Amino acid sequence: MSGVSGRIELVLPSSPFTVGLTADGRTRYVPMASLAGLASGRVYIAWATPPQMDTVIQLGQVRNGRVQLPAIDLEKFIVLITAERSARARAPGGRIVLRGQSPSTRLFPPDLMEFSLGAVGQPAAEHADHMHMENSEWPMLPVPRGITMLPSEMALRPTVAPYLPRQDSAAPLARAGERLRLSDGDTLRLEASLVRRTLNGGTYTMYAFNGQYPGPLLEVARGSEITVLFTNHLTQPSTIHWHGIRLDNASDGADNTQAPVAPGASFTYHLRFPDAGIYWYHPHVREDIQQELGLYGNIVVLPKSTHFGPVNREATLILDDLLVGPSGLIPLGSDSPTHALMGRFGNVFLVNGEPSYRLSAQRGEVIRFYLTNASNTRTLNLSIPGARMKVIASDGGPLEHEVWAQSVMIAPAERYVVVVRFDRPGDVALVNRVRGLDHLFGRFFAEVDTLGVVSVAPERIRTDVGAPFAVLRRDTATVRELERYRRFVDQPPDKALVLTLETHDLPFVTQRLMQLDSMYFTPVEWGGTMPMMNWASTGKQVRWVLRDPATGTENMDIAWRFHRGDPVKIRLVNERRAFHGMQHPIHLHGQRFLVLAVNGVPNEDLSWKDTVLVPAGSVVDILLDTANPGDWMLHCHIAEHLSAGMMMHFTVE
Ligand SMILES: [Cu+2]
Repeated sequence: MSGVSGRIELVLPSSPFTVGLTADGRTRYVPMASLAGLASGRVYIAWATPPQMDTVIQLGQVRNGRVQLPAIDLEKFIVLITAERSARARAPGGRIVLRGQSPSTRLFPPDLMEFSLGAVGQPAAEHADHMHMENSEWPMLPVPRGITMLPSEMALRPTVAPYLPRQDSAAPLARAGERLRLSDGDTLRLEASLVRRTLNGGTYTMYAFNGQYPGPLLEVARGSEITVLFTNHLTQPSTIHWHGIRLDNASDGADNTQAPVAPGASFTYHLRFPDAGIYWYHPHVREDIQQELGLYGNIVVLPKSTHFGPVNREATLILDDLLVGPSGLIPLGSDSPTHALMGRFGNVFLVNGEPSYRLSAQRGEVIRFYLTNASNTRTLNLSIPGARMKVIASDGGPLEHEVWAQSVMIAPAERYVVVVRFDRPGDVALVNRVRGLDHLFGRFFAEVDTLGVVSVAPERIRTDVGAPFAVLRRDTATVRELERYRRFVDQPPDKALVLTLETHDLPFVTQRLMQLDSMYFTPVEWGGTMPMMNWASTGKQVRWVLRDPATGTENMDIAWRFHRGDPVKIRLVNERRAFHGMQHPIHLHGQRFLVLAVNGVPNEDLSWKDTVLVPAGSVVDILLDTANPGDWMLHCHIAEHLSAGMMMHFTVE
């Protein structure tokens, strides 16, 4: 209709996570319509439909100005606005006055096929053959189901030498991680060394702290102090970073506060634990190798008094994925990481280092799970179909309000505390359900992986805490504490960071396919759906960038200075125009922050965090509580992005 105009912004709704998801992994969007030129006195209705138009969803009546419509969880869709006789119309019958398509509908398979058979096919194949001969010591990568690849893509290999620890039959067999209760003043010895681990029938030489997978689970009281004597028995340098803990700068374990601990050498860490919560420790040298091979463990800092509701039991789950081929672990990049584009996605899921995690429960039992994602790059969308779940806390503290959740989105290095009640007897699975994207055919598909099984016995649990479980608690202490920070939501940011990347000398086929891929980015890349291209991209060809737009400085050339005690609002802008758009879990050392808003939508349920997932093409505002003096790192926690440069530092004076 002439004179009518409009646009629809797809907003990510407020949730405990920076992306709202369905249990099966589809993104939920809130359409915000801005319309002009609609005739007064007429009825206009908005509708959403998938491109094949087999179902039509009524979104409601619209008018000129800004109108918020109900959330949509379709992957590709068209929005229609029609002129109708009645506001009660069940299906579009009147004239279409406006029509818009979701960005995901830009993925058109015929164009891609034509392109791939013509321009990409020939020169890329020659180039790839040449590369293959240079790097024949690399084994073939296992290719996930549901992915289409070109032959030229299949021939790609990384241009660095492969690295794996030398098979050592004298290395001890790893043991399951033990729980260690440490008191104020205690000293703990932590030793990184080679172990042999048996996974799904294969035995591999890997890394471990104290010969255990995961490393020992440390349990300390809030306010206590301990000493850790770390000895490095690996053949490469290492350190230990105590993720999320607001400790003394000298014990942070990062590149800017200590020299790496050489093979055979030791280092003493003095730790203090000012905040109750779930934390973890891992090396801060070549995380892409050392974390992947098993160097990580949890720390539970117990509160002075119980501030969570009653449960029957607690369980700490540290989640990981390992990349294994038919002939063993897929090697890592020796002097530079492989998988530098999207990070190394594994194909064997591990819970507490085990590929087949099992837990026994009784009917009606309520379990509090402390979840940590220790994987190199994989963001998980966890659910337990058949059991009710609520989210009660994140990295460094409780949510203001507990929330029911169908699933929990947890990015690398993030933690969530969830409470689950097992009402029905039988086996229930802990699953990761996400949507993969076949880039070549522009097609979304389901990826479902089972991480573990909880067997629920028919006998009822003796102490039934079902009544307090059914209530969503409001944490009045946290609400009161965080109230004074809400005013920062409407204030301009003090600092901004643009998240982007630079590439050079990538293989021809990778260049061309990535250009096509840049038509559309999902907010989160859930699986390695371009596995060979990703694998063959090393830190020598890919540089991930944090850029301060105020000065133009990048990565370690950025040196922000803050005054202790003055909160700093930082805007994280994940550049949509980047050559490859991808989510980044951004971690700040030694401090805590609040996630104030995602794409301008205020977060209604605040909690203290140290890691936040910035979805592709999104803007996330955080408020940094600059309470802990020192020189600290800010970096992406995708291990390959970090090893490919995505880090900076800041000083709190
Ligand atoms: Cu990243």
